[in-house]
Amino acid sequence: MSGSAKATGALVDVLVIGAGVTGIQQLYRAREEGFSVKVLEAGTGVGGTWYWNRYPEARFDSESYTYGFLFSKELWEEWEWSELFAGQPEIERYFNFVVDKFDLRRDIEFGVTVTSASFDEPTGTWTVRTGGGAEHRARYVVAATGVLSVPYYPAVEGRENFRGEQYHTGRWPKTPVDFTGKRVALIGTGSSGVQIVPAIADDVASLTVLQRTPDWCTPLNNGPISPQEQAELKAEFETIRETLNTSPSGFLHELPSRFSTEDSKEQRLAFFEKMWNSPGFSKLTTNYIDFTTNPEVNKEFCEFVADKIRGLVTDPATAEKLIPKNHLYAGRRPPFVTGYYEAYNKPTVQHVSLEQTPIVRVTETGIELTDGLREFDIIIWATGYDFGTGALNRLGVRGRDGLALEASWADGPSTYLGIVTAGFPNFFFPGGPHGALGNNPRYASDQVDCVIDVLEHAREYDYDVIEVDPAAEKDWTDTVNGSGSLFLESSYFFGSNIPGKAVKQLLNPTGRPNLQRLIAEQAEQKYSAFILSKVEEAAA
Ligand code: NA7
Repeated sequence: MSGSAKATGALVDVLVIGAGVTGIQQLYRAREEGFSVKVLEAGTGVGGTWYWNRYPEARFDSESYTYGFLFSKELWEEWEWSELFAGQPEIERYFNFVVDKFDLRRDIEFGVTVTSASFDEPTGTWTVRTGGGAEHRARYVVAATGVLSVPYYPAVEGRENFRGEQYHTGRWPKTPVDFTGKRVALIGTGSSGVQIVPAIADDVASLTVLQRTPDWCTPLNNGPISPQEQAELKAEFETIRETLNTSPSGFLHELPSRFSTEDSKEQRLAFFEKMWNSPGFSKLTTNYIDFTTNPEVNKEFCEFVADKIRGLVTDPATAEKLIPKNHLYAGRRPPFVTGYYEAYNKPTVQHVSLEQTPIVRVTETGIELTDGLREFDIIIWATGYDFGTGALNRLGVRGRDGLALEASWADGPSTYLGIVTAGFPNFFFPGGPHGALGNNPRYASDQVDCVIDVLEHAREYDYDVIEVDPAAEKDWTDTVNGSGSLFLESSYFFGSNIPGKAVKQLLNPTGRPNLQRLIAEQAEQKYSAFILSKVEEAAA
């Protein structure tokens, strides 16, 4: 054990770190099953990623009602999403509505940053310390810290010297930023950056978009949800829940039914037009069956999108710079946009390709590129996250014999079902690495339910210590690492955006049905992949 782990607070059954979509669900489920629970949250409110990402036009690209919780029919009937893809303020209101409706807030401590979590072998408990100096004791720790919670700032020289305002999309201030008449630089054109561009283009004096790699952006096709659709959604709760609980992608989208080779070129172009006009991720999930396995059809779709970009952007040179050249559709996480390409036709918006003129340094007054200094009042860093393992590796987690999680995962995460890791008993991380594929809350809730089922099993048989069998962990980790991936190794789904980070699979490329199958199998086999023991036995 880490012998120094001592705490004075009352022992809770389950201590959850993070009050985002996964943490809230974990709190709800744990309380429902009669466990005592405490949640520690660094923010001053609930929502996790949707609390921190309050930049202009931060918005779902999963259909709103497919992202929300499915554990209560009453909640489903009471809450009405106003848009197919809700914006951040409404999303934050939803999470607040949920915690108030189910009286969850009383178990959440806000403004508390966890600085360490240490396992104490003789008692089989965890001691969790916070920045404020408090110590909490828990039988089980669930780190619901999310995959997109540690903002990444590139190591650009001079960032601290800039005298204007600077913001990262993942740490956006609560007080609205006033862009009126300001010269703004936006660095990064992933899902976040491309949402901001059209949102502020009319307010600024100038907006300079500094793009390193263009992505294949397609229309979000958002819109209000009509009263009739609201009524249909309410009437069909059970069917929708069943579909979402079994869908490989966690969406309601109908599965594709045709191979590209069944259609003529004209039919394919007509189909691509239908895709272009379809909502969000359905361009990927309802495209041709062979869309992601047959590069020819993917290439054809990309040419179709490139032509759309050329049609939307007036300046041909800018249009060409916005067309990806190094990957096909879904080689990287595709962003969805509303008015993004059109924004480049406004006199206020300039596009700069960092491939042609890289950043040299940030100065007191602006950003120096290889072709000279550009002066700005505001710099927006839309430069992404330390995905998957970023938060877990920074929690100060210490398992058996003081083993550091970040050391254990130095070569990439090693997990069983993306939920547990060997050497860290009674420690769970649903919604973390090796679990993700598709709509986040859907696979994360499979994992949350699994955590609860394991805890209930241990309670039923009077076990105190739950640890994954290293052989089961190795098997799952090898499978995940050995499975072919839709996404390129150069994408952040492999950690490639963070200098020095091990380039390893951070998603679950085996798919949600496989995760669900293994979870169900474990329940049937009374958790054969876990080593369950009593404290005295563990100590012996
Ligand atoms: P992303 O998708 O990781 O995008 C980050 C962007 O920042 C991307 O365009 C990067 O270019 C760019 N970037 C990163 N480092 C640099 C440097 N050093 N110089 C210039 N540009 C840089 O993060 P988002 O916040 O947009 O989206 C994250 C997720 O949120 C998204 O997937 C959704 O799930 C919601 P690069 O591609 O590395 O060349």
